[in-house]
Amino acid sequence: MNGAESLIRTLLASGVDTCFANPGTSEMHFVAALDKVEGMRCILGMAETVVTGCADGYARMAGKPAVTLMHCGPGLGNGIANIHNARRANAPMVNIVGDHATYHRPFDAPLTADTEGLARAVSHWVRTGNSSTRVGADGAAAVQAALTPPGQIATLILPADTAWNEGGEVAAPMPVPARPAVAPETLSAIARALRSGEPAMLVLSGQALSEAGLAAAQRVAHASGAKLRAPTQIPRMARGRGRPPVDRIPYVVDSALKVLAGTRHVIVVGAKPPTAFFAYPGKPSLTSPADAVTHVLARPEQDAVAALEWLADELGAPKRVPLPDTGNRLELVRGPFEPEAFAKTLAGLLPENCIVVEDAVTSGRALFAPTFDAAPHDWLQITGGAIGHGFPCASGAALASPGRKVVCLQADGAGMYTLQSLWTQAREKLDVVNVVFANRIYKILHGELLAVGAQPGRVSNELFDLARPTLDWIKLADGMGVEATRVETLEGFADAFKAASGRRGPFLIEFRIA
Ligand SMILES: Cc1ncc(C[n+]2csc(CCOP(=O)(O)OP(=O)(O)O)c2C)c(N)n1
Ligand SMILES: [Mg+2]
Repeated sequence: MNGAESLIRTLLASGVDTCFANPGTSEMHFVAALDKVEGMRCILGMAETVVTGCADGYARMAGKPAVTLMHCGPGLGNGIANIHNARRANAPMVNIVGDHATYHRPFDAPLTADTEGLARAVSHWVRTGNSSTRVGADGAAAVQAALTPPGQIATLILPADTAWNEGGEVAAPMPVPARPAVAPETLSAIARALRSGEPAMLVLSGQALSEAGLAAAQRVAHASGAKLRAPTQIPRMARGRGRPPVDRIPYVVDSALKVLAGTRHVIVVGAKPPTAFFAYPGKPSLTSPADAVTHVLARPEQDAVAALEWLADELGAPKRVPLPDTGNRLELVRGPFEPEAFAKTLAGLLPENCIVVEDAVTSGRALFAPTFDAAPHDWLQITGGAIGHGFPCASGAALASPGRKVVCLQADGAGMYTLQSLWTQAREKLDVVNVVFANRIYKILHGELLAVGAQPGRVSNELFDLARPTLDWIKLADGMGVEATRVETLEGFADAFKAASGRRGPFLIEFRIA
């Protein structure tokens, strides 16, 4: 058995059975071995950032890593933006990056690059294989690293000769460490802070946004009066009817400051202390009040659900508590696109148990509160600010979740980074309704220009404008085998969305925004 075959057999033995790939010459033996070994589902992405975005969406839904296959330093480099998003989501990922044979490297052939350097920039774990007899063991260690809580990026660089040489040995799966428990002293100190009656807010992310985590957090809120919030970017959250209506901390700094104003105890649970997305002249970086105390109930790798449940019991909360009334009424709104009106319309349309993937930038700002009472669903979001995440993340989520409808909410400028994902959706017949917010502009950047204190001018207008020429999303989708339609009103959207939800396979709705 050669090294490549031993690596694939090892990955399968460790539970990794899905491979998102964009291969080249140095991966040919890996590809040939994929033909020989049964059981690995292989999906082609026509750009590495599609490959890595798919792997992110897959991991967030499957709770286990996919393996990516990329070509040398430049291929990995292309994939980095969405590895970055996955890293910020604590999504487990195993990257295999093929590279020059060990003995070929000194000759500095054209694709020679600092592959390890690129990998280190975005990975928690990096190893370069050096022998076909060891790559099986390297693969098992990579899966172990990826699955180590809260989920990590593991990159194994595979020189071509370690793949093609004989002597490969299949390695057994390696044990995965459990989530460490939160120390009792931490729990008691936070219980004391919550009992003080001073204004408190729990900021929830990671495991705390699961159904069990949210239910326990709601009990804590019920017993203590603490408020609940999610960070501005969430990796995955259980939402909809019957789940606690927890809103995000807003993106705009002044709005975030208002939400946190008056809070005395900020208690982070699997989350980071609330931080502005960017620095703006004269505005703070941290958005909690200067005199607030920040408590860490659980770090991302710790068992946040157990910690919240302990806290709820300690505070004497009943096992089941009523959910606050959101005041929402499900209503179909008519007229042109407007973020809140769109959200109200979407709330009544989301299919039961669907997965929403959001990279909607300015069109997505108001989506959360109006959709609290939608049918139960999971919501995944771009976590690292590297736009172009929606289409591929939705594709990977669909692959991981057969039988569940995926709704991809995608801003147009961001969508252009990874529109090749539509081709993968068509080829794999993925059940995704893609909604593109076609405002034909980098709208957010107009606001950011003013927010940093700069003035708009001819060049900024030119650089933020996408209307010359106008992107035709129907043709773009059609060219990649995905049916599409265009709508210009909320009622038109509702009709198109209902029709798209009632069929299977990928579909795209271009929402032309005036
Ligand atoms: C990888 C990456 N490149 C560039 C940016 C900078 N950037 C942030 S938002 C944005 C434009 C977003 O425009 P669009 O997706 O159309 O959303 P809209 O603002 O119109 O809602 C750009 C270029 C980024 N965040 N990430
Ligand atoms: Mg736009």
